[in-house]
Amino acid sequence: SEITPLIAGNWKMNGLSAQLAEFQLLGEKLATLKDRRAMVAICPPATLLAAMSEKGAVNGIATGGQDCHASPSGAHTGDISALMLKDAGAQFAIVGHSERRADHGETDAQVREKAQAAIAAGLTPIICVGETRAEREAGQADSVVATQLAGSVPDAAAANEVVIAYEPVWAIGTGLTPTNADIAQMHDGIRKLLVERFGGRGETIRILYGGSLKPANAKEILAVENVNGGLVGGASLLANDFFAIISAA
Ligand code: G2H
Repeated sequence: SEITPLIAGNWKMNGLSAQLAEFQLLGEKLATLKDRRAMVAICPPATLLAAMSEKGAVNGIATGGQDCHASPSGAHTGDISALMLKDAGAQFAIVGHSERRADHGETDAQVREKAQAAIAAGLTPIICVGETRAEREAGQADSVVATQLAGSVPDAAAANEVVIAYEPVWAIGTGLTPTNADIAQMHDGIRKLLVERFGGRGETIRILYGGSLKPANAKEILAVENVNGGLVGGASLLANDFFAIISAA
């Protein structure tokens, strides 16, 4: 496709300052990559965001937060606003990751507000959707994802950059992945829904695949129609693995 692929790392709740060495190594490896096709981003824990944004600006690696609050500031102990992520150098904010939906009971409506806040702060939200194993086995994968998309993607996506990440919950951190045919079917379906809702704009919204993406499966998955990059968890923590996935894009 003509859309520049985005390979985004999601470090989740991993990474002390020692992990910055791995980030440094990734930057050095990327500098050796001839005709790199993909845009690269890493979403570290918030504690590392400012330091990595500073280094990333030199290395050509964008950064992002893993969540944001819907409000720009206020009495919300422990939360981080989209403006704060932006202020720390971020370009992206993951919202609605299935771990947030599960651990913190985030609803589609809340995810939509967070995505809206990210856009308002000048960030690109990476809005996550995906079905559970039980939902897939019950034949509900398409309808679950359609409902999540309708509820989680703000109307502002018509005029602003947003990224969708399809992450089947049963593929996250399990080593299991859908077949390429299943990925193609889901991504085609998501593309259709985006075009129905946003018209021509929907043709250019990136749809990332996420869930056990690794060097061994990256080439084939990233080549699937309407897969415009990947959201990478475990394999983004090691510079060698993440570099191999970026090289495959
Ligand atoms: C899915 C993915 C990154 P992993 O959560 O968002 O994680 O690649 O470890 O399955």
